[in-house]
Amino acid sequence: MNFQSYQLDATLGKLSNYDIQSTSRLSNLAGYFADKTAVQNTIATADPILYRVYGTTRPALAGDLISGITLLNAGQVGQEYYMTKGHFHAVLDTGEVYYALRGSGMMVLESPEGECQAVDFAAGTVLHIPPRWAHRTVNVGSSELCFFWVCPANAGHDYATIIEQGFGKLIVNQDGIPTVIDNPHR
Ligand code: PAN
Ligand code: ZN
Repeated sequence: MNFQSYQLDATLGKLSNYDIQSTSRLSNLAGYFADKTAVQNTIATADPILYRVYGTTRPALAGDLISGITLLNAGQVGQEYYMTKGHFHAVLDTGEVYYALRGSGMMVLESPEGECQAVDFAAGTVLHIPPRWAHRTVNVGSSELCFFWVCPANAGHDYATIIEQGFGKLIVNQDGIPTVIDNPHR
């Protein structure tokens, strides 16, 4: 048996080896932020990297697991903080564990029935995401938010509902304070 392993450097936010890697820029998330004018103005001059993901793949078997890290930069688009797209798992009945290694964040979680909650997700927090709940990570700090994640190898991503409807709650900077507001476009 060839057991898979890698070294995770939490300080640098690096994996010694990985076979999936993705970079998401603001242009890739244009439809996800509420302030479309801010999106267009920012993209016109630069197209900042919002986050990078590194991880390992496995055959998409229900009993197996995959893991990796996400590095989410600090910044804002209008009043909204930099965030991930957020997704349901394509296999809805699969959960996930997130472990915040560095930085200061929040998670927005939403059930298919439309119940939406925002919870703190700062360095040291291990968050259990139950099956069926869509999840988005938001960086409410001034430095990179780095977290480790583990999920079933067959979970997959379903972004369609989020791009159509967004989440029920947004995290915005109001007078320097991360504030949870209802999504005005829902
Ligand atoms: C994570 C996320 C990762 C990027 O690996 O996929 O943080 O977020 P988006 O996929 O929403 O852009 C995960 O939750 N995997 O299931
Ligand atoms: Zn997930």
